[in-house]
Amino acid sequence: SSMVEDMKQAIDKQSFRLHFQPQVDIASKQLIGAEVLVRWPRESGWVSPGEFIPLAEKSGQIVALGDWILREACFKAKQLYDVGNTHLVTAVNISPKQFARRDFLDTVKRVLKESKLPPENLELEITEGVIMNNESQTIETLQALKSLGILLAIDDFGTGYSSLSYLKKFPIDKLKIDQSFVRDMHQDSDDEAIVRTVINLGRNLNLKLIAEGVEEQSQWSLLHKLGCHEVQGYFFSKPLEFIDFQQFSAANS
Ligand code: G
Ligand code: G
Ligand code: MN
Ligand code: NA
Repeated sequence: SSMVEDMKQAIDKQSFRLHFQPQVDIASKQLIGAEVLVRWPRESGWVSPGEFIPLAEKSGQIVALGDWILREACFKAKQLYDVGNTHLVTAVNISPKQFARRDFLDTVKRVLKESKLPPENLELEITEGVIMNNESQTIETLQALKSLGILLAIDDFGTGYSSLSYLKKFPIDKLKIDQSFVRDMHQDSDDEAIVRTVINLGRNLNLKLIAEGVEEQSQWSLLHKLGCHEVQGYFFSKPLEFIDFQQFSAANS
């Protein structure tokens, strides 16, 4: 059967899994939270979201799948909160189609209410493409989300639109520096210049900065030197199953 049909069954049966990739404050080395990354276990092995998320976007299934992910993530985040990790922030990727739905704001409100997760413990990751889609509706939705107390991050920053004017118009909390710039920054002066510039831009606009895809000590040290606040990547931890992230957070708080 086709992957689209299989995906429908997997959504109905709730057979997707969420992994949690730790995020850490560079200066204090404190765990600050995690990004939720969806996984699809099939008989043939794990299917990467890089494969099925674009397909789910195209088929429209991303709405049901995205809602399930958000819900599951908030309930898991509340479990962490309840055992004393009151400072940990759980970051959830939001797809363009999911964000564009008229009922997206209501969905977020409902999920927060049902899970009883404090909004300050939830971060939504959106891409530049989401933001540039429909400016007037976008700004309203973002402001409404912001006034709930949720944190907003721009994912894959630097890979999308070149317009920066949205940064001052929209209530953004954080920029996630894309891993494509971080990968070789310690040996490629162009990449280092881009990362340095994004960090300075973000700091001047009072935004938090997190670098993705940090795999080596040399990247970590350079990011620290350049004034980046937080990192995420294999150097600190790969994405973990929830039970392992629970243990990780117990050991790191
Ligand atoms: O985890 P991995 O590196 O394989 O993720 C590949 C891509 O899938 C990344 O672009 C990531 O943002 C995206 N992705 C992972 N989990 C989710 C999710 O829960 N929702 C959405 N919309 N995208 C996700
Ligand atoms: O698009 P987004 O930034 O949400 O995607 C995050 C993706 O990056 C996930 O698929 C995750 O598995 C992957 N990832 C996380 N840490 C690292 C890392 O240190 N190196 C590499 N190459 N990929 C990473
Ligand atoms: Mn992301
Ligand atoms: Na990213």
